Amino acid sequence: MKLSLASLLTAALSVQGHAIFQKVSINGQDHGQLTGLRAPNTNYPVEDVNSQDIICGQSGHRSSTILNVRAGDRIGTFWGHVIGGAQFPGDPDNPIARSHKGPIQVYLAKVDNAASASHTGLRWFKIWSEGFDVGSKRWGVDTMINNGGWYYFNLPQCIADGQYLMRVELLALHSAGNYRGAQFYQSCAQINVSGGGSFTPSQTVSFPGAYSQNDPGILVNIYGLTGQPDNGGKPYQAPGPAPITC
Ligand SMILES: [Cu+2]
Repeated sequence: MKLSLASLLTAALSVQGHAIFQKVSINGQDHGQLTGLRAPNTNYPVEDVNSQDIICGQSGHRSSTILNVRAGDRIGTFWGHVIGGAQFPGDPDNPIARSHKGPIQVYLAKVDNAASASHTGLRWFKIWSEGFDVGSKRWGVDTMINNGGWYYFNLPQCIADGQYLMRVELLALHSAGNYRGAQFYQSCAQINVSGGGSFTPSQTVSFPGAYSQNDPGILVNIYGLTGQPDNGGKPYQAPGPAPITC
């Protein structure tokens, strides 16, 4: 039997259990599939931290919408195995395969126009990071899976009004003991912030540039002596700068 390329790709996706950040909610209101997002059209991860794809994922979907938010709003980011969520009814790898342990982190970069700005050459600062809780042995990704694909955080109250790209990154570490084994999944939301404060970051990072392939949070064996993904009972240092504090 001759298999089409499409069916081979589908088979590859279904066994690999990757994910795409594909929807945003604001204070509980779901804004719909790919609205306000620059998102990849593949769930395949980025593994080269020096690739341009580390910014907003491989180029794919690009919305013309800018999402209006207020500083302090509760933002939801929805993750699914494929665009739409499950690949098939009962898909065990939706929203992502349970093996995919790691942090979820959020960065902002100021832009003039969030719909038209290039995502290259921007100055990013981190507003949120959930890595690994040693006590409960829970990773950021576990929080998202336990919420059925939704991952929530609050926009800091102090950020300045204006337009931003909001880069939300899920880092899967199940193979991160191997060089370039860490898997980066990210999309960027296009947001317009009002009701904010006067915060401007004193330190920013670039993508690519913020991460190195040998970063202790990127080249890391998360399996303890019993083979569990518990980081050996040690704290985990997620890559990049510390989140801002207001
Ligand atoms: Cu994967």
